[in-house]
Amino acid sequence: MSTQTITSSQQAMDIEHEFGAHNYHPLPVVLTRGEGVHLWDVEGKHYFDFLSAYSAVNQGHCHPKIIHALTEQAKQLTLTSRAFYNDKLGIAEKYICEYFNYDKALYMNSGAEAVETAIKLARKWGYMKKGIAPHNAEIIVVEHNFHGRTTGIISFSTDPDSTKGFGPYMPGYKVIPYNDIHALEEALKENPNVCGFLVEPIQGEAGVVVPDDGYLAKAHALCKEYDVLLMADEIQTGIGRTGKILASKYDDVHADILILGKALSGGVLPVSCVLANDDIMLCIQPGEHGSTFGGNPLAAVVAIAALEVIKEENLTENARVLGELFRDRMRRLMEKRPEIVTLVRGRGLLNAIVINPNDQGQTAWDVCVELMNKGLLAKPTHGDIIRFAPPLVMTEDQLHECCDIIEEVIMNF
Ligand code: IF1
Repeated sequence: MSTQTITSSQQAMDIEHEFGAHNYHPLPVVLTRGEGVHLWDVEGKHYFDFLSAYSAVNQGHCHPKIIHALTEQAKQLTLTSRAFYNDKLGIAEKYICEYFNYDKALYMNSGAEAVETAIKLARKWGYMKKGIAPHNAEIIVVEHNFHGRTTGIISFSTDPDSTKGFGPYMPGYKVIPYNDIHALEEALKENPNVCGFLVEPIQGEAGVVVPDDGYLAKAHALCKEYDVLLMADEIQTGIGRTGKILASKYDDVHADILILGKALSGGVLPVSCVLANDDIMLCIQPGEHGSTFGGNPLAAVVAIAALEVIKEENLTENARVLGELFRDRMRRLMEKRPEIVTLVRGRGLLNAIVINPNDQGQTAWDVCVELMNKGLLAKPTHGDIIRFAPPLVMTEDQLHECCDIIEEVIMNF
């Protein structure tokens, strides 16, 4: 059977409904082309992308430099497995280690794979270096965390949608409140078997929850005091998104284990990476961890290009400047419609607003449908929060054009 071509959005949605698992509830838009901050649907309608595939497309859709790296390497060698060396992985390991100032890098594919890798690494370090008794290592995590969807990771999720019906769960985790240093200290005091504290410097899925200034720095100081590894999940907040190269840098924190993904490939293919210094990373020895595609030459050259673009185009600073402008526009909108927009928060171009239902009982979802109709794509989370995260290549004029769209929709909501 020849592969069908899609000629209408409805046709695409119908086919997906019939043959695809129903594990998502997408906005009713079918995209066919992307370039920079722009997306087009099957009927040719234009949209500004204000989600960036959950911060995977920081460099903009189909960035020419990243696509060039991908297509050139794709003609030469895409995968060897790690049974053999290839001539690109070492360069990508050196590049990312120097980029983020770590001794070693372990490339994986999805973000969840990198988080699982970091968990295994922290546990191994706990047994080999901290002397924790076998199978007794504990990792502290926080409420409303999001680190991926494997059965191991959802074991410490506090979101029923992520956990319900997927048990039994992996032991070895302690959940404490986010942004609560006292709770962290108590958890560290009471348990000598803690090997790691896994945390997002800003909680993405929870609705762009920014902790108090100094929280991460105090957390890291406590980790040092109790010989525990700080494991920063910067899969969504990293690589320029929050106005610094890493959100951890707002507290000047250099995590013991750094976890990256998403924009590490500019949204071109799955690339993730765990970084740590030798005393930690060398606890995993040959044959103890890996994956078929982890560290493949295609991902290696794409990761280098994706990181180079962030620096060459000064995208971190652009995110910082445009983020200030965006939050200022949203706060002024909140003053005009305080009964609808109740909160504006974020850093750089990772922002969110909290929306109250209107008199007709319409919610953030309905706002996003209307934004879609007006040519801007964003997605609600947890019912009343809309996350706004455009590609970091957005210009000031484009940002104001998008804010005009958001303002028009909210003022008529
Ligand atoms: C979905 C959420 C965002 C992440 C952090 C690890 C991962 C993610 C901080 C895992 C992934 C994605 C997953 C995607 C939607 C999106 C998401 F809504 F699910 F929570 F961004 F907030 N750490 N986040 O944000 O990385 O394995 O997906 O590559 O599952 O619906 P992954």
